[in-house]
Amino acid sequence: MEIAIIGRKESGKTLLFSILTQLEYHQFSVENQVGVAKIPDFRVDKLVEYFKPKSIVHAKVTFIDFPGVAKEEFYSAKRIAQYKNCDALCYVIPYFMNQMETYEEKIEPEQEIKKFEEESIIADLSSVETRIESLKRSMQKRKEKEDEIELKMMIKLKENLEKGIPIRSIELNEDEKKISKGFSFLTQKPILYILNISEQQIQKIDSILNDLTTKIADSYHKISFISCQMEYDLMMMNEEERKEFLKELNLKEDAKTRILQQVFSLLDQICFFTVGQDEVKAWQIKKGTCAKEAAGTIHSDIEKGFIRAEVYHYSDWEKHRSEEELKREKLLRLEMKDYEVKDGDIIHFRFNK
Ligand SMILES: Nc1nc2c(ncn2[C@@H]2O[C@H](COP(=O)(O)OP(=O)(O)O)[C@@H](O)[C@H]2O)c(=O)[nH]1
Ligand SMILES: [Mg+2]
Repeated sequence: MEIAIIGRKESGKTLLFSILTQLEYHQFSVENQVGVAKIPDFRVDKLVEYFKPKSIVHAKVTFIDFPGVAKEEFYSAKRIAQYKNCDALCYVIPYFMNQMETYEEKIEPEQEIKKFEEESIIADLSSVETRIESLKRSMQKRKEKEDEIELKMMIKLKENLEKGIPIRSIELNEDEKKISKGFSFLTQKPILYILNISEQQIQKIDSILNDLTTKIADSYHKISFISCQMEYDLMMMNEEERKEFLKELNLKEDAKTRILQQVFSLLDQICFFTVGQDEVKAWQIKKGTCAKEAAGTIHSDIEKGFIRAEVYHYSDWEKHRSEEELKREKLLRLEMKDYEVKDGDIIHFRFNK
């Protein structure tokens, strides 16, 4: 899963990238920077505490930080194609107090979000129009049923986009959803807007966010915050200094953990776990994946030879902490290949070798 970190110049994108991936900060990198972040999960921590495994594997996402560009290039075809390649977007909005030193105008998050939405609609509209033209051309040569269905859908998208309605808000049937997926439209991508604030604003953040969500009346917009400069400074400190600093500011929360969990929740993914003395591992699968398919993420042989899955849920494990007891309480289940795996399931697969 790849997440693009986007936003204006000097909004804090590269700082955020290095906070999330723990990679060194290179402000003026001329190439895309790519880094992997482990998704913190207290369930993995608890399982590790108990099983003391030799190896631990967390869920992961990959972040991409793009080199700075002039304003107009931000929406260039090349950039948009790169954003489209990603599974989700993090849009950083500069809201720190001395932003006037960097920008000529004062940045209003509401305007910033609306502007990005508008530009995304324009980009999608242009893809839709291009597709309509090419479908029409090929249909003149040969009429295919699928082309007709697609054309009908594209026209529906076009009419809505022209009214300023993003594709995610358009009602689509299953077929249409499938077709539209192939186009990676921007206004269909999950997006987390992140306000980059100053540490002085942290105490007021609830009211800032409330205010913004009432203005942006769309439940789709996920909005979060971080103080990039402060988190970056914290990252550079040793454990002692960090504790002292957080105490001074009366902060408990770890912004990095919070943002990574919010990013993960954008992705329509869940985790199941495999556990043992050798390894505790979180496996990422799409919501709705069945047991047999989930087995395939571990190894194709396990999928091929699938017999059944022995499943118990993390929440039950937490209460009992012993497979014997889970069995006695009938909390350890045998599931067949069509069982829909749930977030937090702990699974042993039985299979024919
Ligand atoms: N005061 C303040 N300045 C910031 C903050 N985040 C970014 N900046 C400014 O933006 C500069 C570049 O940050 P960077 O992450 O490289 O921005 P990018 O262009 O979005 O990648 C920093 O050196 C600061 O001048 C912040 O949280 N507070
Ligand atoms: Mg940068």
